[in-house]
Amino acid sequence: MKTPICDILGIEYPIIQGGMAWVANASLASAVSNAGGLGVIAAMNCSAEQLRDEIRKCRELTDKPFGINIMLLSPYKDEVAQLVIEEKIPVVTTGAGNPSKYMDAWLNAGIKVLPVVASSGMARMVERYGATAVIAEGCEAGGHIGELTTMCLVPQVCDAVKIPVIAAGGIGDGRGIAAAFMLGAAGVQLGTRFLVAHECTIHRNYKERVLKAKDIDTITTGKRLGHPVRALKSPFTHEFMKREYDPDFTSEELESMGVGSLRRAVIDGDEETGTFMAGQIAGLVKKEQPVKEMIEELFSEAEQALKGASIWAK
Ligand code: TUI
Repeated sequence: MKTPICDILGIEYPIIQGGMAWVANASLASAVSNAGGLGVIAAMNCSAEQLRDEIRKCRELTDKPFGINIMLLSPYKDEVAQLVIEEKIPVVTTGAGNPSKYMDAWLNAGIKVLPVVASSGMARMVERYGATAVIAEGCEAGGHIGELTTMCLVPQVCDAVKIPVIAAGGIGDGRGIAAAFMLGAAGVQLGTRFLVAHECTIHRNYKERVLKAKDIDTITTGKRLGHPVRALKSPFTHEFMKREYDPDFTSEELESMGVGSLRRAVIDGDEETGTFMAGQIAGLVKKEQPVKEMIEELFSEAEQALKGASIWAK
């Protein structure tokens, strides 16, 4: 199941692993790259120095290409933007903002740039700046999200740009991958499904929460702060929601309440004060498995689904 994005990125399967903050480390990224996808290390929680260590670890674990995700709300974004050039990273994905100020430097260094976009306007803009492809992420996704659903965003972005479009948000199995292809995507990005991969090193409690999740178990908090975040419902999101609608709480107080909560979920497995970010597709993630088996299963399911789709089309 090759698409143009496989040749562009030097991968076997057209799948990119989401650059999940605190989660996407050398262990997960190298496993995805070794399995023929594009593994991605999240720079979100790292200074340049910490990220350099993670890149070294990943290079010891794989000789395949892997990428770095730069989250544009990160305090370290300028230093990591420089580091990816120094380290000759082949692919950068960006999230949660507009990467245009860095794009010239990255492209001149030969880096392929795949910004996450949440609208066709943004997709057109990054195409003008030279983006290699765009990742169109719908609001079914976990973590920081935009307004549009994957079903509406992907075809509109496909019509808006000439560069390849990668679909993200709400994709967790082969049927989702097949559907993304139907919408015009040349590949997919998955996050939530990888949370339960053997090589994903998050706390046991986080994996259990994903495995037990039902379709209605996520909630979006932080709309009042201008950066909505989707996570599994928990005592923390309940308390956050109450304060979000309470005018006695300032936005600054709300903002500081969120600080460190993702780390507490990923590292400490703290069920009371952690934010367990996950997408709406968590409800169908029911088994843990090694990344290689997961990717092979995803694409064998996708092939089956596409065969079925052609039968329906008759
Ligand atoms: O970035 C993500 N997902 C994330 S980042 C993250 S870390 C975090 N921690 C605590 C609070 C908030 C975040 C967790 N999950 N996904 C990529 C993504 N980017 N989704 C949506 C967008 C996006 C939205 C608007 C990209 C561009 C955009 O443009 C608006 C603008 O800035 O002009």
